[in-house]
Amino acid sequence: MTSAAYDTNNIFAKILRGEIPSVKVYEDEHTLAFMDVMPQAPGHVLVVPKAASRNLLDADPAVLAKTIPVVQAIANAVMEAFDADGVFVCQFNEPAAGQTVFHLHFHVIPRHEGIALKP
Ligand code: DGP
Repeated sequence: MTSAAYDTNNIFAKILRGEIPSVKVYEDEHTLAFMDVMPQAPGHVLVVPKAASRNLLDADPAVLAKTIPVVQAIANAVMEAFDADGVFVCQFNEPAAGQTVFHLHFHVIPRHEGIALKP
């Protein structure tokens, strides 16, 4: 089954266009990282490639090659900033897998021993 088309009015596209606010933590030509409004733990960051893709399934590998180093840098940054014991990096593709915003993004969530993620 093929995934649906990219919707230019998804919430992250609006954030990328500056139409709605976000708490930005990093930006370059290809990528924006900002705080998640519904954090599963303090320091939950979303890393979003600026190029339009619905999720990983339709993403250009060249875009992924530019995004992953930013994910790595943000993961190291939240480890240090939140004095974390580990960092959870994940992303979801299509509603059946838990995706709710249909612009590719990576969750970067600092983790501490013995503290569960918020549901
Ligand atoms: P998911 O599509 O399930 O991988 O998660 C989408 C995430 O986006 C979820 O953790 C909540 C977050 N989110 C939804 N709307 C907004 C928003 O308007 N601003 C920000 N910063 N995050 C949002």
